[in-house]
Amino acid sequence: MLEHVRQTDPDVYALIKAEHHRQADGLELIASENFVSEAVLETVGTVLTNKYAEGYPGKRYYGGCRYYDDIERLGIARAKKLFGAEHANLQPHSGASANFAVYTAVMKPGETVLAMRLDHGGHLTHGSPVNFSGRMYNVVAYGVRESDQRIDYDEVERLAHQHKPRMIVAGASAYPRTLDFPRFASIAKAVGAVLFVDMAHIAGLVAAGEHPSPVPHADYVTTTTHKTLRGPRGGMILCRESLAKTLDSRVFPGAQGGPLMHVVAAKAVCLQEALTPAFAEYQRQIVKNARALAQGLLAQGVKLTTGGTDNHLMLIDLRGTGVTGNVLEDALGEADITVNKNMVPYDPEKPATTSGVRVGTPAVTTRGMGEAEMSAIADLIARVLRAPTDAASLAAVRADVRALAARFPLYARLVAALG
Ligand code: DSN
Repeated sequence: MLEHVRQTDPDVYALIKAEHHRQADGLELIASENFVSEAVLETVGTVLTNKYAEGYPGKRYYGGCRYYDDIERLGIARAKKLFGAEHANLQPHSGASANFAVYTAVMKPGETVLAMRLDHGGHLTHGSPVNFSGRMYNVVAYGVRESDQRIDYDEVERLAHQHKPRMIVAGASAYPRTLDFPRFASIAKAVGAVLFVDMAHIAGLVAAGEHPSPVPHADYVTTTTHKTLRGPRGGMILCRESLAKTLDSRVFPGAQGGPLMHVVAAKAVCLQEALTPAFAEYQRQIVKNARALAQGLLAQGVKLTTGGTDNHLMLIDLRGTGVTGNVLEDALGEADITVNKNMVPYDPEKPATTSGVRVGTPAVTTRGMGEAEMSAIADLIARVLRAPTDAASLAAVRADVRALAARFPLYARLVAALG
């Protein structure tokens, strides 16, 4: 295992080995991360990395692409079947490049887009002023209500009628509740806007029927493949057949050159996995685990935005505790629990500080943990929150984290081979 890297580059080898242990020994609660199968891992590390395959199956700009054509066709067919979509493009290198392709397929620079504020749970590429989406387009932002931290669909409707956007964007990175795609679609239809749903966080739940699908309602749907979908890092776009030609041209040659075909192949492998009953059961467990973790945290007196969760994540609201998001992220990190600080809606703190921490269950569920372990994890988080600067207490939590993680081995064969 990795014997060549070990010999030729001991520095990188040592870091890879250390990261293997970090993932296996701790608890991964970042809501947008997961652990891919060994089949996906193997596929990413194949000779498929060697080849240029600019273009699409049957229409490449390089020779020698016959196997790549078949791989990409397989992946596309699986994506269409899994999500009931008319067309799929598996080439985007990331969620951001997938979204870039959709923006450029629909809008001219300067046109108006209505999208969810990043600091209310949206995404960077949904109009943040520091992102291409905020720099190239006129962004009108909607958010959540202060009273219950839920999307105010009446506000979305009002803003849509007032600003007549060319496109409405739905989808979130830190919103713990079910999204109402039919409502977004009826608002978009009423003002003649294109509806674009970024389902990156919930794609696995959608595939398994654990969250309503945006596909029947939206003109374009994008996702990353590495979150709940549990594939390699990358992006994907679904759309109606009538929009496919322009969309494909905005991915290549519009935004990208050669696709990462080792990653496209790994996407095909992950999509095949996602079509199995075992994957649907996994997604059901993610949701059950999120509910159990939320209940455990609430029972410990920890406040959550919206008071709980419908999906795979929750947002701890630290306002009034005297602890900020960055402090809790660091303290949990000391205890080998990995999370990310996150703005809560109407946060008085800056993005580098925040009053929130986002917590998700996809990765620990992949390890085989269930509701009993979620309740234990809630206790561990609460212990850290009570004494975030107490080194002895953090060390005691870390010992308990290690013991819990050891009961649910991760990549055991690989970790053993690395030594
Ligand atoms: N960066 C991603 C996340 O962590 O949610 C959003 O796409």
